[in-house]
Amino acid sequence: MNKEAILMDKMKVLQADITKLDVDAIVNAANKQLKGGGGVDGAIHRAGGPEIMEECREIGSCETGEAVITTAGQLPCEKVIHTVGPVWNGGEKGEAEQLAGCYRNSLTLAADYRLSTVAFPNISTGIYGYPKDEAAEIAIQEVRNFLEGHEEIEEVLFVCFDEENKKIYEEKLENPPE
Ligand code: AR6
Repeated sequence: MNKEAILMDKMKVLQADITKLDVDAIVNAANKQLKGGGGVDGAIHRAGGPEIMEECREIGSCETGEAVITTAGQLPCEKVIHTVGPVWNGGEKGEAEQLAGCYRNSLTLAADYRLSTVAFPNISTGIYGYPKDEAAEIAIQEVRNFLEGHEEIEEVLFVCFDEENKKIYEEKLENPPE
């Protein structure tokens, strides 16, 4: 396999409930106050138990595009990385750069903690309203670029909850830009 194929081979699409995955780290699409909520955030706190929220409270808050790390409580993974995606506001408010930051900063934390398999939900594409196709483009591009400089990350899963996102990711990963 050439270098590009090796990078692309580390990215996988999966339709699943992220809370069930036995990977090193799962990423949570949190809010700035780290106070829990609906969507994947609600599912992670429900399944993981109160320990995760205790650590979130100690950390306090997280800026949009940044990431923090906590225990995984009762989840099968080792750690939860909480990142705050941008609220979609038409696309002229720096949303793309903030969304890219979510992927980059989450993977930076994973590498720092020697977590080599990481599962991402489709950050910002639920309650925060980011257009799914554009969000997937940014996610794949940013992860690909990170993997290029970080061989220690072995696998990145894009965990799609809905069929629409799954199709978008499959299509983009099968047809990467030249
Ligand atoms: N596993 C994987 N993906 C899931 C799961 C699950 N168990 N549940 C939902 N998704 P969202 P956001 C998908 O709304 O847009 C929260 O209230 C979902 O289908 O969870 O970043 C936070 O506290 C969608 O594709 O996150 C924030 O306030 C994706 O996860 C706010 O929502 C993200 O949808 C963040 O909004």
